[in-house]
Amino acid sequence: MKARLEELRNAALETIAATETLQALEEARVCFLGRKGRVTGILRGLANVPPGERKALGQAANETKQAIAEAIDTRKATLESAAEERRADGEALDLSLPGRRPPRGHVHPVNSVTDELLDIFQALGFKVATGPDVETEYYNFDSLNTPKDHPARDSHDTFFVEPGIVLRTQTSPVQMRVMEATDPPVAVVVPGRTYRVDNDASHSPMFHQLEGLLVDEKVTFADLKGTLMHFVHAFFGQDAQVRFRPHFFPFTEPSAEMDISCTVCGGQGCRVCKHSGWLEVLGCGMVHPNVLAAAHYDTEKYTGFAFGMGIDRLTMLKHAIPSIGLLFENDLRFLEQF
Ligand code: 2U9
Repeated sequence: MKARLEELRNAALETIAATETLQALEEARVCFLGRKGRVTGILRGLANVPPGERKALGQAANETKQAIAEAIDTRKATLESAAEERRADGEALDLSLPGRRPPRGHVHPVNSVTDELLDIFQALGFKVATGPDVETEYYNFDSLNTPKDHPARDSHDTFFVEPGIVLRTQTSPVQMRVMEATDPPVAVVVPGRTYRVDNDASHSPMFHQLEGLLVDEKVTFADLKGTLMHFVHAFFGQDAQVRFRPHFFPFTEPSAEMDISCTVCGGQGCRVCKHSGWLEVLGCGMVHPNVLAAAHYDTEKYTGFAFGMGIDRLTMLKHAIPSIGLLFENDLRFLEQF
């Protein structure tokens, strides 16, 4: 019996030392010390041992059990600390690894062109003003000398929110609000979203405009021309040629459209300028006296000029973008190029 105990102890210690996982160790524990385990079996068998030998054998069996239990505890601590070390190794920070760059955003081309335009006019002393996209018909049309029966007021051209309330079709209502709130002189540029019922390769129902307004004593069409020619040379380069064509707007009189020599062919004629050599870039004119009067400005004392341009169109010209839709689809493959 003693020899069996010795053999069992050696077998157990060897098995325990060979375990590589906590699970294998638990299996070894069950095998030797579990309810149906081998040591337990021997302890149970003590009942059949003659009483004279029972005490000594019982003591030896308990010692064996104790030794095996201690070996299990020791091995458990070893395996646990090895597992902890492996986990810590996995988490270790390798300072020699190159960092992961966070993806960088891009300034939308419409926003970078807007910034460029604002810089040019701010350098001339114009202030920047903004206002609401949802406007009253009064500010969007009436105050701007647009007759009640003007086609632009039609629901085929203008988005009506409710009777009397529209999505602004131009940023001009902002200049109107600025004039109401400020005595002349005023010089403002107004960037912003505008809305018209229109949708094709060169028109989007939401688009961006930059408008300008300058009112003071003795402002003439020459001031308008000088300002706009400075703008064209700053934005398109010194070589750009400029021409003005007479036009009509309800809010300016006289009015004109301004063309520049084609930025693609330099005026030779190409597909972009439809073989005319010229590109239309903006509309402008002297502020109509009725508009100044609507802001309670003294029309005998003050005159002013105004202009308006489509920022999306300028962006398309600058970057040779073929369709306005590309500006608003938010396709990252397109936007990441800027
Ligand atoms: C006030 C008085 C006058 C703003 C003006 C234009 C000419 C013009 C268009 C260009 C292309 C709009 O984006 S577009 O379709 N704009 O041609 N805008 S004069 O005149 C004003 C504005 C406010 C108080």
